[in-house]
Amino acid sequence: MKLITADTGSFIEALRAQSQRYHSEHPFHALMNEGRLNRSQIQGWVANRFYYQENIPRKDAAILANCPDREVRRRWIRRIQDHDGTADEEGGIEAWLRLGEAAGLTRDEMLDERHIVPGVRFAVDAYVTFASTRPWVEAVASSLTELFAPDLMSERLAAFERFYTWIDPDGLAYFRARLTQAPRDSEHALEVVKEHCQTPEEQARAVEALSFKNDVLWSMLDAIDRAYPGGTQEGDS
Ligand code: AHQ
Repeated sequence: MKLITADTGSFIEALRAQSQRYHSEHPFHALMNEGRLNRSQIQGWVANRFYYQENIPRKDAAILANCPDREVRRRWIRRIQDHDGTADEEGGIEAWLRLGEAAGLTRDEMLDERHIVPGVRFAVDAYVTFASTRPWVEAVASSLTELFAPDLMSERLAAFERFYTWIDPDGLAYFRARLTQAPRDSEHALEVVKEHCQTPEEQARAVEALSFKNDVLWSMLDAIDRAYPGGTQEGDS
C-alpha cells in the first residue's frame, strides 16, 4: 500500500510550534530568570526536579525496551549513560545532587524524596508510564521538548551566575553539560520521528506526544510554584 506521506515541512513546523507551550514560558521560570526567587523556592525546585532527573533513565530504558531498531537503540542508550554515569563519568544525576548541595540541600533529603510534592510525582510518573505504554516512536517524540531546551539552559545559567551567587557556580555543571547533550539528543529524536512518522495519523500522534510532554513539564512547575510561594525577602535570593 502506498503510504500517504504528509508534508514533512508542515509536520516539523507543527512540532516546533509546541515551543509556545514549553515551560520556559511558565511564570516560575520567568521569576527564576529575573532573579526573583528566594532561597526556599530555589531549593524546592531543585529537590522536586531531582525526581524528574532520577526518572529520566527509567523513561529512556522503557523506550529501549520497546524499540526494535538496533540503530536507534545504540544511540538512545547514551541518554541513560549521560544520567546514570559510567565507570569514568559521574553522570547527570550525581551532578544534580551536587547542584542540590551547592544550594544548601543535603543528598539525603533529595534522595529520600521528602520534598516531592504530589503534582510533581504524578507528572513524572505519567511521563514514565507514557514512555512504557505508548508506541516507542511516540515516546521518542515526547522527548522533543529538548529542541527548545538550549535557550532556556543558557538563560538559566546566566541568571544563576548573576542573581543566585549564594550557590557555588561549580554546582551549575549540570546545566553546562545539557548545552551540548540536549541538542545532540533532540537532533537524533527528530531524525527518528521524521523517519517513522510518515502518515498524517502518525504525525498527529507525534505532535500530541510532544504536547503531552509540555503538559508534564508545565504541571511540574505549577505544583512547585504552589508549594513554594514567592514574596522575596530582601537578601533572600
Ligand atoms: O535535564 C533535562 C533532561 O535530562 C531531559 C531529558 C529530556 C527527555 O528525555 O525528555 N528532557 C529533559 C529536560 C531536562 N531539563 C529540563 C530543564 O528545563 O532543565 C528540560 C527538559 C526537556 O526539555 O524536556
